[in-house]
Amino acid sequence: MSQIKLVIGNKNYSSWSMRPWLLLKAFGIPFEEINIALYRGDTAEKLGPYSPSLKVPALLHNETTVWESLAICEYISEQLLDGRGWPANPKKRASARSVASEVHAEFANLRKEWPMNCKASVEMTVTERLADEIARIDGIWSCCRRKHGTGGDYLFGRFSIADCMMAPVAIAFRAYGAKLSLDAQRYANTLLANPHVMDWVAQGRAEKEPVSMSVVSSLAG
Ligand SMILES: N[C@@H](CCC(=O)N[C@@H](CS)C(=O)NCC(=O)O)C(=O)O
Repeated sequence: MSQIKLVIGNKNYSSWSMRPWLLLKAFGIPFEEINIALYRGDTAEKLGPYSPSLKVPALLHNETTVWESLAICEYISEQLLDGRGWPANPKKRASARSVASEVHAEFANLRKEWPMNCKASVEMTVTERLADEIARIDGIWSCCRRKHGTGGDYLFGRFSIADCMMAPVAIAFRAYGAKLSLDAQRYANTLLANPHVMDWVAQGRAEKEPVSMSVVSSLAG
């Protein structure tokens, strides 16, 4: 019997934690959730036994530890899903990997200025550099839907790791009132109506930990 444990932070604002959590849920893989409250005096001490980077998420599977959200998603797909975490078509798969990596590596302004916060609902100003990043996300969403979206309503048709990477972005866009093109908004609505995304948001909203917006906006995720 394999043992899967996913170590995650507060659901309200830990967007990196959400990504592999959503993948495991979407594919019905049972796992134990280990919740560590972030940005407290004892957070590093509590993460120490699980995560070499002292960050969340981290995945523990039998004797293996994996950290970094995208590496965890890759591992889950390879070891637990026979590769089904990515689209089967090689062209779709190449684009799905590209956009997932882009979200993982880029969009620093989006993370800093519009951090995921499940409880937030407020119109926020859009700086020029943020507008560029929102436009790029809009372009990815509408282009992937148009070019690769056959077979379902997700970015590459059926649900994949690319959607896990995008889900926290859709939550932030809704929270802060991003203005999107029709195709991009339709895709955001699909993500926001996913039952596991809704479940994560509901659990995030129910969390009690008081974290000030100034702390949240200093998070890199
Ligand atoms: N690049 C990492 C980012 C992980 C990350 O920044 N996690 C934040 C929470 S969303 C964290 O653990 N912060 C704790 C800290 O910095 O002390 C990933 O993709 O997993």
